[in-house]
Amino acid sequence: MPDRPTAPPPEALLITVAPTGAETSKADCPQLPTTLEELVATARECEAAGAAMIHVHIRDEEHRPSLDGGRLRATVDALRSETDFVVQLSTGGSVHDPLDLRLQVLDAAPDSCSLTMGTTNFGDDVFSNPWPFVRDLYRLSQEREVVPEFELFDLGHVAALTRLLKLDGLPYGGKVHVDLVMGVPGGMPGTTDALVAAVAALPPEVTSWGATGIGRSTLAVGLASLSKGGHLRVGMEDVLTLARGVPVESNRQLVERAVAMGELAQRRPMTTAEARVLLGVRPAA
Ligand code: KMH
Ligand code: ZN
Repeated sequence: MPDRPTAPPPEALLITVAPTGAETSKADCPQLPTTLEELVATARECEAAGAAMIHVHIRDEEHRPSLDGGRLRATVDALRSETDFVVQLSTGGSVHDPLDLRLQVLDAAPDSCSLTMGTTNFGDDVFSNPWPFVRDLYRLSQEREVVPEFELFDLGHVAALTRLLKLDGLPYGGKVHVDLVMGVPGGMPGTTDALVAAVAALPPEVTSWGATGIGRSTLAVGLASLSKGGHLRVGMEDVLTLARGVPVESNRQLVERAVAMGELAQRRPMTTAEARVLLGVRPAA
């Protein structure tokens, strides 16, 4: 009989890569992976560098954000055959995507999906997540056996997660993984103080958490997360410069930097198999 997989040890660091996002244009950033070939090539490099989960937004032929079902399924299939990543599809889409299409993302049967716990001002736009939508998406994720990653942009989202778990119970797989998305203009700031407050307020059902700092907050948030024992999400969805005036050339650079930060904190990259156990996703087929 195969060994039952065991929980990863505390020193194992989950690095999630978010390589593309939906809010940066290819014209502004030609190195952004927007085609399936570019996405798969990036994914392979980032897995080799130490990432274990990929948070995916896809684009259409004109490199515009897309939630096309066929493209999503082809993307999940390609990432499954070319990598061992835990494949997480974004249900956030772009700030312009309608709620019904965002629910249909689960038809592509990813391992995991993002699930944002409330509406947020997002720069000059609004990232809309009304409460009934949050509950519909959550219940659908339970039915489809897709593990949600709860994305919390604000302290109010922490309270909303507590409420959701009380009302609708635990996710598929029984684990509750959270990503604090910090430094969005309109959300909580990307500071150590805000991270400490959010972590202190997490409900007891949370079994693991990580953080990502948008833009210039990326290093402050990453270091704060490591010092509190959290995990990391990095990638060109969240940051496009390595330092003032130094553009990111590839997602691999950001994963390598996360691995180096983890080494300083005596954390080693979590394997994809360990990540599946941590998150409670189905074992790789
Ligand atoms: N594009 C942002 C408005 C998610 O992927 O779930 C939302 C976002 C969150 O990126
Ligand atoms: Zn996203």
